[in-house]
Amino acid sequence: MPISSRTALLVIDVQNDFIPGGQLPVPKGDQIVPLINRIAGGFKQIVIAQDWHPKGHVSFASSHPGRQPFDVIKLPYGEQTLWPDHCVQATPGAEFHPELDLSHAQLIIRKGCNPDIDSYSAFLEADRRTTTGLSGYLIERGIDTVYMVGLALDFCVMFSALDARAAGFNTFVVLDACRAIDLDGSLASAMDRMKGAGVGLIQSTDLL
Ligand code: VGL
Ligand code: ZN
Repeated sequence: MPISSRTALLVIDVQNDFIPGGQLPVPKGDQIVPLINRIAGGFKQIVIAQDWHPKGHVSFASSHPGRQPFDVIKLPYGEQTLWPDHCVQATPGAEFHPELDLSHAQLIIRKGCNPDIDSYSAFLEADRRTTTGLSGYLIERGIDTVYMVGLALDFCVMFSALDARAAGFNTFVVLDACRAIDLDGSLASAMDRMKGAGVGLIQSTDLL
């Protein structure tokens, strides 16, 4: 399928901490890297999202004495799942997987940088108000359609896809180029929410 110049690929959080062996491993997260490289070969416009937390981030269980990873707590902006410390700024765990080959990507958008607010989405932080500027960037570059790949399907990919759709982009998630954490049914619920929002759920064979 020829990919129009109005189309961008968004590669979400393919970072060492989300790969088996990292601090918050997504099962089989490493398996999607060669496929992402192949898909990216067909795109001219590529944006890479990078989870990029300061030390002591509010989403880390270690910041809340007595709490454990995967507990859910209430914060001023709503419920927050607590995670192991991960993707701390300028640490090896925050680096992209070494075999990810996106040398022609133009923009790396870092998120989760605010110590008090998490950001699964590459568009809007968890307070649902603070924007990363990504939709403005895409609009200014004439993009109307985004394809998404990466980690984790049921957290950062889903929230990015829902926000892309809400911002008016035609949005597709390439399912076999994603992997999920699947915490308490989060994968099934993510699939329902994306379908309900009009996000296209496709396979890489639809693109390659
Ligand atoms: C993610 C949990 C915490 C993700 C990021 O990339 O899906 N999940 N931070
Ligand atoms: Zn994170």
